[in-house]
Amino acid sequence: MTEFKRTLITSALPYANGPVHIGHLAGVYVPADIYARYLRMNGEEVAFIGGSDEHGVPITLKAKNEGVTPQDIVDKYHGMIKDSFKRFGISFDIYARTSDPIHYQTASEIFLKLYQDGKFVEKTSEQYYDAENKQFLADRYITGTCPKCGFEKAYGDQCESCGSALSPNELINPKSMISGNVPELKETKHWYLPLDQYEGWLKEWILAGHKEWKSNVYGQCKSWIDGGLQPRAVTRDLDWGIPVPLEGADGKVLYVWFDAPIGYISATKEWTLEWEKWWKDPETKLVHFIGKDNIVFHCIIFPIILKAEGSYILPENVPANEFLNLEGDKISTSRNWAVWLHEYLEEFPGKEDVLKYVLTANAPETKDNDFTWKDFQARNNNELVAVLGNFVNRALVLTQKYYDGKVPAAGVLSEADVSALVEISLIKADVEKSISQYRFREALKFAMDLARLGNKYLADAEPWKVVKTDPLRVETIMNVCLQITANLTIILAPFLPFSMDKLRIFLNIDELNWSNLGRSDLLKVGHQTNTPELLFEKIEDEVIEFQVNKLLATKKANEAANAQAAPAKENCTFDDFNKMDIRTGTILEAERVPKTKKLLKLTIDTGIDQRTVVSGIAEYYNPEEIIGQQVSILVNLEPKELKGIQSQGMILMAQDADGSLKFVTPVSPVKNGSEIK
Ligand code: B3M
Ligand code: ZN
Repeated sequence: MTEFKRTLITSALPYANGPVHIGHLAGVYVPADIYARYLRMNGEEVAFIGGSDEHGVPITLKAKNEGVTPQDIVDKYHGMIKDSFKRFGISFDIYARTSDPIHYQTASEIFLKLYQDGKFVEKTSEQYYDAENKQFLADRYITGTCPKCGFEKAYGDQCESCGSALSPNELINPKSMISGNVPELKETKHWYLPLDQYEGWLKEWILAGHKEWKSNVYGQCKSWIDGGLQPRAVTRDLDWGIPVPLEGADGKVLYVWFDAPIGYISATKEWTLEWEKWWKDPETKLVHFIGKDNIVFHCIIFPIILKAEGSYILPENVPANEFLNLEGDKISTSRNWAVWLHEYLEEFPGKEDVLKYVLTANAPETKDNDFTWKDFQARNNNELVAVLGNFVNRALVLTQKYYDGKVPAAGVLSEADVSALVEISLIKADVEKSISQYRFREALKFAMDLARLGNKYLADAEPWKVVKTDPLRVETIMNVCLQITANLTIILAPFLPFSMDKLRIFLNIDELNWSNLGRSDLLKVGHQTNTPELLFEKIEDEVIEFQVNKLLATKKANEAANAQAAPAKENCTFDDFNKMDIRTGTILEAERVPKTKKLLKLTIDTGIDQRTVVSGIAEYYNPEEIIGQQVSILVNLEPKELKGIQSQGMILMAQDADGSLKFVTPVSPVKNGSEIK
């Protein structure tokens, strides 16, 4: 095993085509941040790299949809994403962007080096072309019917209905999304990375050499490699991206997945002149934090690029996570099914650690997991408030009460005292082991065990009772509680950095290195502590209901947007239609029909007469708000008795996709009794 001198941590570069959500945080940035903070507390040399991925078709598509330039899109979202990460305390050493000049230069240089060393294969092939707009069409710019399931709006790379991976020439009735025309096939030249030539090497390096990788990561790599690898184009016909730095390659750019991982290198260059020690010294341990959809790019394609270049180190580990779902459904930016970080920050100010805690405690490390607001509330109230917050608060408040905040001396230790203190070192070893194996969820559970231990120790020791009989004993108990509290500021700092900063202020101590963990003399006798505030607060049901309702509203809106209009009814004759006498009228009076939920009793001026109509609109309109409302009314409908009221006619209503009813009214007032024909 190599002994490493330093650790280079990269976290996937999110596409700057939308804000970031809890899935991003849970899958990549929270675990990467815990890891970085932990290593720094251990005094290790760490670089933690992040940045925005500003190229690729998703960004050009978003720009097209919004009628702005791709540059507008990336400027907006890069700013937003960077700000969200900062406010959540993700401790990047640099958060860069792939539009930085240094990145253009770095990516171009690496491409050229591979080109000059003959590492690419040049190939001409036929690809779809939009003749009207004179451009080749990226896979995402072509839609058509899915050959597998018949869905009519499948994309050239994927059918979102059945999930099949597709290639554009499999689509039935392909159409350009830019012009709507049928695209033609046209020859174009591209540069390919012959992944197949590296199969033998990948088998050695990953399948034999990295059996310790997480099983989801190793398994995906194995199935790719065993399935046989194909050459992959590293250039595209597109007008957004890094131009291919070769003569005669006009209109071609580097494929986004060629340039994006190189973004880690350029960001490091931007951060330090000593970037080469981070990327070229075998004593650097490179770890990529990513989500599972990026495994092939980080474990196979990028390593092949680095290997082909020849002077770079390779990742030592790629602890990819599975996906986080939200209330049982896949998180989706386009369906607005997400908890957006910028919204959370506004709605839960000061509760950044709470979300990070919940996302770690429920991290999708080995399988997809579900985020629910109920679980969020329960973990906050039952764990952060009831265990951690409760313990440290009692320790600090009792110290204020008994000793004016000064740390009392420990006398002779009882068995319970000794075993509590011994337990701390055991917990330390557990946490270290879990973190070194990228099991952050388990690590957090162990770390919280220390708070549980403190809580139990205090409850068992009952200083508030003992104080009456044995005040000396209470000094020892409180000393032990305070030492445990000081240890908590170390063990929980990687997970709850803001809260542990606060707790250190209450304790009046500086940041402590990880190596101090387990000591029972972190606080000297007589040390002055401060009056504490609550570390965490209970989250009430209303707050959770508000969030759940927000999601319900999204769900309704999506359903309405997807709802198909009812098919047309059978034809009727003009005479059939003419039989109906529809007029304009005005509502003069309105009241609820007692003991019904849906019915209103209306008095209508129809221009012909004043009459009573019973209408099933009470769920959508309050009686008082519709007085004076002009409506359309079928006046020659046979009268009918409803709930003992004679109803003479019917008010016409339009039924929206969500089932709600709206009046059908002339766009400007007309005389009552006007015929509608
Ligand atoms: N932007 C895909 C994603 O956001 C891509 C990651 C790049 S990492 C170099 O999931
Ligand atoms: Zn399909």
